[in-house]
Amino acid sequence: MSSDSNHNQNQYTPPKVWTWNPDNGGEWASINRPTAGSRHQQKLPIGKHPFQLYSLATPNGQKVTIMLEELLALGHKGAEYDAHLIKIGDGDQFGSDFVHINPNSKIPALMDHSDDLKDKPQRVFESGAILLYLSEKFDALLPKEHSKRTEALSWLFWQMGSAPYIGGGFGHFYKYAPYPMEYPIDRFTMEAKRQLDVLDKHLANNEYMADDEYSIADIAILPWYGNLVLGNAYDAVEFLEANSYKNLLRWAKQIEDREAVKRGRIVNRTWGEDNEQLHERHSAADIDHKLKDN
Ligand SMILES: N[C@@H](CCC(=O)N[C@@H](CS)C(=O)NCC(=O)O)C(=O)O
Repeated sequence: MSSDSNHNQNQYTPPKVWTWNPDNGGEWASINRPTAGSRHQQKLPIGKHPFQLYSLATPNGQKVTIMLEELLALGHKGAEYDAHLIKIGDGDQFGSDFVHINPNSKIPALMDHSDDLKDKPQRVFESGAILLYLSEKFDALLPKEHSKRTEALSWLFWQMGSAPYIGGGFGHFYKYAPYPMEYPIDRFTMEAKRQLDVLDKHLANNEYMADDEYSIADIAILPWYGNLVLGNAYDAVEFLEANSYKNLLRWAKQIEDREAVKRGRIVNRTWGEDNEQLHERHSAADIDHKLKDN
């Protein structure tokens, strides 16, 4: 059995009934609770565009802003949006209006106020559901041919099921846990590398996730796995030997170069260089202005 050098592995015996310790020392300790629902009254602003996005530029948030920018680039004027900032570190996701849109209290959350829904705006939560909703609404970025469409949806749902092992598993224990623990880091690093290899092998024979068609599957996968190998997440390129996933890296660089990706990824971003941060987006000019110096 391997030894955990920083922690005595026999120190913790689970009690009969688990009780919540609000101060467990983790990075998100002050935010996380074992209960759902709103914690305070908080009105959310509503801008003038059809889509109202309440989000932050984490990987799950980036998927939606990249999608909206891709739709606008394709000429779908109905995809105009206001992107409002939700500060998850401050607990905005537990405000009453936000919980009304997403009972799961996680960004991204979208409201569709398009003219056809004037009397009953539609809420959409879960980034995968949002991508699919937008794709269906604009008949875009999902292959028409049945086999390719099925392939794109398989990868979309693969991403939704797999990425929590990266974010909540690998990323959490490698970067955010209060002290390094060998067992969970080993477990989730093995899984993270296995997933990177899944993508690398697939992309050896496919230009995009669904054969030769760029789709919502690529948009979903880039912010997690692309960012990981490009060195934009968890500072883990060396640890994961991310440069060895050559096909994945080729794909990630190809997608990263798309204009809509460059635009979408800075929206609702509150960290990094000044020209990478756009806290809120209310018009295309907001992004143009930020990117003009790049
Ligand atoms: N499965 C969800 C996951 C969303 C999610 O985990 N969002 C995180 C940021 S990336 C969040 O809002 N965290 C706040 C919290 O956990 O309180 C999706 O894809 O939309």
